[in-house]
Amino acid sequence: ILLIAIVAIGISCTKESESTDLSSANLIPIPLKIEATAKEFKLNSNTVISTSGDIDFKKVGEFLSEKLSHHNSLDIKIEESAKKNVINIIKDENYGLTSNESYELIVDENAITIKASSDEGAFRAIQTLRQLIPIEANPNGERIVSTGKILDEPNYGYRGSMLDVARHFFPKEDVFKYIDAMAYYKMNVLHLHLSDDQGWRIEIKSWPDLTAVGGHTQVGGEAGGFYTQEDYTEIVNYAAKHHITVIPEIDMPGHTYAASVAYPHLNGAKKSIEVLDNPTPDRRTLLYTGIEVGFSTFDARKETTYEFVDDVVREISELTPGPYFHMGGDESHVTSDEDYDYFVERVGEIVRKYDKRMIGWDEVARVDKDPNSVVQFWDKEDNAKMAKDKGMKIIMSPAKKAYLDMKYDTLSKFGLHWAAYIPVDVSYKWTPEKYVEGISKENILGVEAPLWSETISKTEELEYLAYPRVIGIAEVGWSIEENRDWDNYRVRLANQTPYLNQMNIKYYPSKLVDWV
Ligand code: TNX
Repeated sequence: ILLIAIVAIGISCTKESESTDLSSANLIPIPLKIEATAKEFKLNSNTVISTSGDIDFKKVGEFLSEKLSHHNSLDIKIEESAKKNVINIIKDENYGLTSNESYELIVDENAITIKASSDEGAFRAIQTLRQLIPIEANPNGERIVSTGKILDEPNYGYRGSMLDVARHFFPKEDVFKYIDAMAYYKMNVLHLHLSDDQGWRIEIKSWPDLTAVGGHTQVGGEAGGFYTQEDYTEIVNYAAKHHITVIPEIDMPGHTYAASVAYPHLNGAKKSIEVLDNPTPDRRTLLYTGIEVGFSTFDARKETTYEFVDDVVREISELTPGPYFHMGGDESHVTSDEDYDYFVERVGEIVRKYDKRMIGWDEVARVDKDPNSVVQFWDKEDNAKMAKDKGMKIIMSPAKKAYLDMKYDTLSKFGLHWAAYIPVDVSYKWTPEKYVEGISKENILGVEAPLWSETISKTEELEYLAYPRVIGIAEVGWSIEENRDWDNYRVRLANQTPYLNQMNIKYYPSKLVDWV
């Protein structure tokens, strides 16, 4: 009886405190510090947004207004210099925390005030605020926000996810929808895997057959697709509006069968030479629609290969404001070591020529000497250590934790399982700076969750694998280890249902979470 009483008190306390306790708000990622003051700000139809005049801050205010109108059916106007019942978004140059993305959010009974030194910080702050404002109003037409102060900044400045649009093509609308949710959970990097054996997905004006031929099909043999340069620019701009950087990847020298079908002189894989050099009336019939890896390579010893790479890197870099170009470099099993090393060096020179910082999958660590390059760890710890010894930064994407294409368990409808089965708790419970011995926070640029698409071809299928795990990776990247706790997280995650439903995101309803 005593036990039941204690449990009952516990439950009633949580229930009651929920509306007035900022420190138990359902925020993901969990902020650095929350001080609750147990009062209420009543947001209603008279609330206005006021920004500090700076045009970029005004854009953040408009973004918030747009989202509140769309998700909460609230019409909150921008009205400069309002004093009461106001959401202030203020630029404060002297704002003391360490990152551009840092912010302070203060809720009192009269106002909500956001302070940040940059619009990026203000943008992250309004995601927190969106999570604090209930979707539905109470019977008085109010939405109650608990008072207190949040002080927040990211543990890592790079928090990303990758979409493989090569194995199966996903139209730009799917990418926009993914960006919407990434931004809501404060992710800031979208990596697009734009080419692979099965397809080439971005228009290159100087090599039109890459897409005309190489974009024609996908895994399974259905119609493929590609982004025109205008589509890609739309994605880049949409991401930028959400303070998300796009990283384009052209995977080379392996994973290049589709490009070699389009332009056979690029091919360096002995086995394929006969097939690809054979003139056929319709080269598209030669495309590969299976899911094997490691059988293709560019010819690393032909100058024309580098003329091609130069054009590709140049055209894509011109469309990409972000500082990175990802050259892949993984699983080049039919490239000799000498050829691979030579190729990575040459591509590195080209990437630098176009003022981009090179990223490669962890295999490039053996070769690349540029300490400014970035290595994306997915598989081999030794490669991560080599990168560290060369002074390179590392992106942590351990396949056993961060791979969104791994099945949850044996019953999963989609996914692979070569690295592991990854249930929702396993993908959440890890710490980037402790994952590989000897690799500490200063060596790590950040965290990324790749979603490979061999087994998924529709939006719902993409969402089944990505959600809810990508939400947990967002917290792993943003929140410090001391603040992360599975038992606490699973409650906050359960409470994401209203948002996910409203977004029409078909998440995998893992039994480990008591979804509300
Ligand atoms: C390994 S991870 C790959 C991809 C596959 C993925 C499937 C990496 C750099 N290469 O080509 O799609 O496994 O899980």
